[in-house]
Amino acid sequence: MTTQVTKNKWITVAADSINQYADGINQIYQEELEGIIIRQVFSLEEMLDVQQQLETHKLATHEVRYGQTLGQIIVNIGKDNSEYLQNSQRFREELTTIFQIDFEAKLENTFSQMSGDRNIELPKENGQAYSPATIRFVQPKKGGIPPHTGNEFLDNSAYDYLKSIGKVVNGLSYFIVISKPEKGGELVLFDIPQEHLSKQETDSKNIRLAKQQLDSCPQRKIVPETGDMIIFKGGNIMHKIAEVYGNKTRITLGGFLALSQDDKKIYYWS
Ligand SMILES: O=C(O)CCC(=O)C(=O)O
Repeated sequence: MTTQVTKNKWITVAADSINQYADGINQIYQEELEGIIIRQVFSLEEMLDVQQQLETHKLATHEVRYGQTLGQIIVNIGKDNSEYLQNSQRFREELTTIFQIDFEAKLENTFSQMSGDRNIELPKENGQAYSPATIRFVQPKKGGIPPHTGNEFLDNSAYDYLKSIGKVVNGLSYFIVISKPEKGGELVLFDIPQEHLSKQETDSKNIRLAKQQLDSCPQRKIVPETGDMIIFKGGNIMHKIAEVYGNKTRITLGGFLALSQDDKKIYYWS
């Protein structure tokens, strides 16, 4: 498969060719690229096995507006993150059961091919690791995941430690499609005038203002297939997951990425 660079700075590349973008994560940070679609990080068969494991194990989920999540999302946990950190350890083990491989090694191997030789690490607080990911179940006809930017969540005190170790403002989002829905569920990007987003990136008034204008904003759809990974500048690109139609739930696994303050590492978490 040849690599395509579209005019809006998105790249589509096969999983076995991502080393062509040896500094790809940093290129997204620097806004030379907006995002990368990596085809077939997992095969369809592997994702069908994961779907099967999810059905077999029926792990306890958290209810959210668009459906459920597996694994606790760091957003809104507040200042005391001891429960989040405990849950993270359990979820890391559950991920190994669900994927039947060393899931973190696989993810880190993928990221490290685009890391510009930076180490890939989970943030650790007092020796306890953050969760590498959450699994998101977007159910049909629940409105999808509403428009948001990653920056919106940074005022939450749950981010205090991450802010001290990483460049989390204007950071990156990643996700892998475990199950593509029959229809809908695309990643929709809004081309918002950046002055509403980047002057004071975490200023909630600016983001509220930007959200009021979404109807008149140009939109672009990114459509990953089952097994594909997307990495994009979710920190300051307003985006949503479109309404899901049909009988199938859209299932993805994802989280966030940020360079460390000293630029030598890349952290990932959810
Ligand atoms: O598809 C997903 O898992 C959610 C994508 C998203 O909204 C994000 O990464 O911020």
